[in-house]
Amino acid sequence: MPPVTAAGTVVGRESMVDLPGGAFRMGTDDRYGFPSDGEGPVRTVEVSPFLVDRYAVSNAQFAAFVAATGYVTEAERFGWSYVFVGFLPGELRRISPRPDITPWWAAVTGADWRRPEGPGSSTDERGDHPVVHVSWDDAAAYAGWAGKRLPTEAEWEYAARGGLDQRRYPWGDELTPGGEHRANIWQGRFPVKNTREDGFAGTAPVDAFPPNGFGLFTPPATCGSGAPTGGGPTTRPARSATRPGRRPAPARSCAGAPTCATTATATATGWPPAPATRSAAPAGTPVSAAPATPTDP
Ligand SMILES: [Ca+2]
Repeated sequence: MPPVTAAGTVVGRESMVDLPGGAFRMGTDDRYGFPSDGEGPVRTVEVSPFLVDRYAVSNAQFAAFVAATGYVTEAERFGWSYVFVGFLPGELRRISPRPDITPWWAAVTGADWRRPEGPGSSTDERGDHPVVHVSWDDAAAYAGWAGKRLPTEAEWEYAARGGLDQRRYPWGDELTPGGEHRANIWQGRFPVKNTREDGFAGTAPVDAFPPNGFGLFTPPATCGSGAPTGGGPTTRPARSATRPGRRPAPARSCAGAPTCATTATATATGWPPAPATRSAAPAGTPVSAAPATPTDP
């Protein structure tokens, strides 16, 4: 069995966690939840056993996929993607248009998974960071190449909760238990001041924080502030799952646009409905999708 490293290119079942499935309470009635987005009310949902990737899909893994297939992402085809303005050099920040309702996102020509902050940037030192600027379709293509599929929304939330019932975060109800940061999100006054108290202003390595109760790393957000790429401030990790029997239609939280926010995806699935998380991942962030791979025998 090849070594399972966060930054590695292992994409098979070796890197997956076998989850037992069962009934769980999905969604939230928390005041920070958005019932209009399907986050509430809380309902009991049952999922079948499945496998899911232990880590979010890394740049190194996505690069292996592209090298093997020649795949061109939607952001590359469209020629642009959204980047958090705080990551842009002055000139790009000045010339890139921003939506009125989310002015912290700039539409940057030439931003894509290889160049998370647009022309001049690269992922050279970020092979073990989650891939960003990846649309739902891109993530589905990756998953298919790896012999997997994207998880359904229910599977995603079940996996992300890590076996806990109706807790605010994958580790409990306290954001920083014992003063310890458990995920890469935004600290400071969004979107103007990122104090990076958790150690990361932008994305973080996929194994930077402890796993949840299921052994899954960084389910909530990995891109956090940064490079909007498929995960937006948070990248929804690409994970694969194996399911004996029928294959449910995967949740499509991001409609193919290179700008689906990972955060948005995470929120939609009932992820950490914390204010901090919301700030960290404004809607409209490019997403790094976490594909779940269905494994049908
Ligand atoms: Ca951070």
